[in-house]
Amino acid sequence: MSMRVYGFWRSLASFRVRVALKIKGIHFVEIPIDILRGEQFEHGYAEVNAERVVPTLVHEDRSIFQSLAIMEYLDDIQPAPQLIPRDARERAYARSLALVAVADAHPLITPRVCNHLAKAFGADAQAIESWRMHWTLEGLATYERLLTRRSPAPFALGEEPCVADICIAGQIIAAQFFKIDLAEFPYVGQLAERCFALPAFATSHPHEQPGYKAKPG
Ligand SMILES: N[C@@H](CCC(=O)N[C@@H](CS)C(=O)NCC(=O)O)C(=O)O
Repeated sequence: MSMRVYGFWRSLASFRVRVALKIKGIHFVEIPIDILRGEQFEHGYAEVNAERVVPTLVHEDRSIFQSLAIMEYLDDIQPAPQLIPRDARERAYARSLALVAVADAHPLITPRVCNHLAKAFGADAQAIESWRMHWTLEGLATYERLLTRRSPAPFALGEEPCVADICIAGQIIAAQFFKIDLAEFPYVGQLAERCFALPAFATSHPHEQPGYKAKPG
């Protein structure tokens, strides 16, 4: 099985899909779409992804978008190793944790939101940095409260990493981008260490991508 992913080195949503594919051992080729240069609006990319965002997974000529939908699709077509628990309550909990990042914390720091803040409301670089930091901290604080309540080990729901861990790991990368000290979030910090000790997470990190390595400066 081989797949194509339209992604971007810095994209947290692309990171999530990369990790899921690697955990499952599915071969894929990543096609870079530079969202900082606006390539999501060019070259007919809207034909691939009507929302004009990354990632998009292409499998057997079908385009699938939204990172959580992509991860669920991968779990449906190749159930092992499992990314979403079978038990209904655990399944709901895994999705809830995932959605804290996918639906709430992460969308607020995307380029389109920050560009709109600048264009429509005159937010300068400092205001935008503070906005992005605020929503990233909110997400991390929510995760810390959740992880504290359940004290899981070694991963968010137990023995193996699942969609929840993948999504939390994405927010940990956001924390690294904004130089947020994880000492304030000890459970999140421990989870970060466990996740990034795994090759699927470590090799999916934005700084391990060819686009980052080729970046001038
Ligand atoms: N909820 C979507 C988020 C997709 C998304 O916003 N992707 C960002 C990169 S992480 C993007 O392409 N942004 C382009 C833009 O903001 O213009 C998912 O999880 O796939």
